[in-house]
Amino acid sequence: MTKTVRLTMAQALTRFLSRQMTEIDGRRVPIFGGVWAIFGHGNVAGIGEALYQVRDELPTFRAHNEQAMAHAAIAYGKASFRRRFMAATSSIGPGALNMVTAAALAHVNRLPVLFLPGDVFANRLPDPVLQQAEDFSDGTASVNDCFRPVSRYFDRITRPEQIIPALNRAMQVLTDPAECGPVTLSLCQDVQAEAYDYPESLFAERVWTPRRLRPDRNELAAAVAALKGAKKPLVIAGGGVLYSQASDELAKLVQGAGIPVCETQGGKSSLPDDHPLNMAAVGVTGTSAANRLAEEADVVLAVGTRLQDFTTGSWALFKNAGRTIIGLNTQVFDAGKHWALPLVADAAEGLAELGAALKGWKAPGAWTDNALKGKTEWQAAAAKVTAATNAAFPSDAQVIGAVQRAMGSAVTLLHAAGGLPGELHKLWQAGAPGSYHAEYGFSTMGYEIAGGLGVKMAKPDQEVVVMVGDGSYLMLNSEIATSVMLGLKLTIVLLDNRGYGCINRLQMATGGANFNNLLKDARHEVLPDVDFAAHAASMGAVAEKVASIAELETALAKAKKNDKTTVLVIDTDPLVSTEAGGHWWDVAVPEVSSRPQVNAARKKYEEAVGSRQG
Ligand SMILES: Cc1ncc(C[n+]2csc(CCOP(=O)(O)OP(=O)(O)O)c2C)c(N)n1
Ligand SMILES: [Mg+2]
Repeated sequence: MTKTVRLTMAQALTRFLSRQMTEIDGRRVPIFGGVWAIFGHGNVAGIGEALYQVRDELPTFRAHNEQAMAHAAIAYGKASFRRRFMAATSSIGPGALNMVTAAALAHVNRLPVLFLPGDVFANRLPDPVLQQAEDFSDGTASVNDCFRPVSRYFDRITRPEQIIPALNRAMQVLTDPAECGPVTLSLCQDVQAEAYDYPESLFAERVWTPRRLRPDRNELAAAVAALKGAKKPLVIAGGGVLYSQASDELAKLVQGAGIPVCETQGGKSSLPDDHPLNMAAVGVTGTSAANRLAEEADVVLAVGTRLQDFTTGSWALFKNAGRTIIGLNTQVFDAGKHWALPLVADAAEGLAELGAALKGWKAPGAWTDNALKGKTEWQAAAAKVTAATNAAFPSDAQVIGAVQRAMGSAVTLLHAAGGLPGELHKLWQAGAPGSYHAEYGFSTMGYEIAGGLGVKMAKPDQEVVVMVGDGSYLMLNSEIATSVMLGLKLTIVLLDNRGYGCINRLQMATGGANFNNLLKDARHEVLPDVDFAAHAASMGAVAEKVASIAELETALAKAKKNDKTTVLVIDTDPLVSTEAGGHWWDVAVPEVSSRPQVNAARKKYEEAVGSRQG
C-alpha cells in the first residue's frame, strides 16, 4: 500500500516546494529561496495557512505591491543564474493581475519564477465572488487566464490531486535551461483548502541540477567548418553565457582563436570589461569598437542570445552580405533564428567543444589587432563622456562615471528602463559575471528597486547599486520600505531629469513635438517639484539630494559604509545622451504628417529601412 498523508492541496504544495533542493558549490540548498506573498481573499485561508506551516524551511516575505514582489522574485532567479528561484502568491482579481506584467517580464527574459495566484471557486456555488469577472459565454474563464500567454506553463488547479502532475511539470519548466520561464499554477480558492491523501513519496527531497546539453555531432561539425573558414569572426555573448556560467569556456575559446567578443544587455559581464578581447556593448546601445566589427563580421557566433532588435540594430547592423550566423543556444527557437546555423547546446558545453575543435586555428591577426585598436579608441571616447564635471545638470554618463569611481566594478549594478540602460550598456565597466544586471528584455519601468531587493536576497554579501530615473521611481518605489524592513541594503541613485527623458529624445528624433514626456511639456496647472529625498526618507531610507557630481561621489562613499538602504537624488540634463557608438533602431515614423520635421524624419527612416540587410 502506498503510504499517504492527508493534507490540503495548499499544504501539499508548500510542503513539496520546501523539499526541492539544488547544489551550489557542493552544498545542498533549497531551490526555492522563499515565497513572496500579499494575502487577500483567495489565498489567505488556504496558501496562507499552508505557508505558515513551513515558514522555517520555506520563508514567506511580505511586500507592498504584487508586481514589485514578483520583480524581486524574478531578479532573485536571474541573480542566481537561474539555479535558484522564488514563488509569488496573491489574492484573486487585482492582486493576481498585478503580477501579469511581471510574468511577461520573466517570460521575455527566460527567467524562472513560480506564480501562485488565487482563483475563483472551482465549485462555482458562491459565484460571483468578490473580485470575480463574469464571462457571459465561458464558465471556465477567469481573469487568471491573462497569465496564459505570458507563462511557459499554465495550469488551473480545480481538484486537489491535480497538483501532483502539475508540480512535476512546474519543476521541469523551472529547471530546464531551454524551456525556462514563468510557471503559473492558478489555485482555485476552495481547492486550496480541500484535503486529499497524498502519497508520501511526493514529499521526498529531490535535488535538481542544471541540464547541460552537449552539441549534436553534425551541427558541431558545421559550426567548426564555418568558423575555420572565417576571416572576420565575432562572438556575441548573451545572457545564456551567464546562466550557463560559461565565462571561463568563452575566455578560453576567444583567447585561443583571437576572436573579439561583444555583449548584449543580458550578456554584459560575460567577460570583465577590461578583458582585452571584450569590445563590450553591441547594437543600438553598443560601443563603436563592437559595432564596427559587427558591420564587417563574416561569421557571427551568437551565444545564448535571443538576437532582439537592440542587439541586431533591427537587423541593419550586420552589413557583410555573405555573413553566417551560428546560433549556439539551448533553445532550438533561438538557435535557428534568421537562418542561423543552429548549434543546440548548453553554452559552456558548446564553447568547450568548439574550443577543442578549433585548437591551433587562429583568426587573421589583422582582424584581432584591428579589434584591439578599436577598443582603445572606444575607451578614450568613454572616458571623455564619463569624466567629472561641475555642470549643474550633469548627463547620465557623468553620473555613471561618478558611481563607477565611487563604487568600483565589484558591486552589482542594476537598471531596467529609461535613458540609463543605453548609457550603462555602453559605459559601465562590469567586473565579475553577473555584476551587471539589466532587465532590458521587457524594460519594465518599476523593476529597478524591487529587482534590487531580489538581487540582494540572492547575493547578501554584495553591494547592490540600483540606478533609476524619476519616472521609474514614481511608478514603483514601495519596496524601499520592504528593503528597510528586511534589513536588505540597497544603494539607489535616482537621476531626476523631470520626466521621461529618453522618450522625449525619441520623440524629437522621430520629428515629434516635445509633448507629454517631460513634466514641463505635459498638461499642468502646477509644475510638479517632487521631493524624492523626503519621499524615500519617509519609507525609512537614508536619503539625500546632492547638488553636484562631487557631492554624489562623497555621498556614495558614505553610503558604502552604512548598512541601510540609501537613496541619493541628483538633478540631470534630460536632453543629453552619449553620441559615441550606437546604431540605428527601427521605430516607425508616420508616413504622412502636417509637421515638416516628421516628414524629414520619415525620409531618413525610409533610407535606413532600405539599407537593411534581410
Ligand atoms: C511600465 C512601462 N511603461 C512605459 C514604458 C515606456 N518607457 C520607457 S522609458 C520611459 C521613461 C522613463 O523615465 P525615467 O525613468 O525618468 O527615465 P529617463 O527616460 O528620464 O531617463 C517610458 C515611459 C516602459 N518601458 N515601461
Ligand atoms: Mg526621467
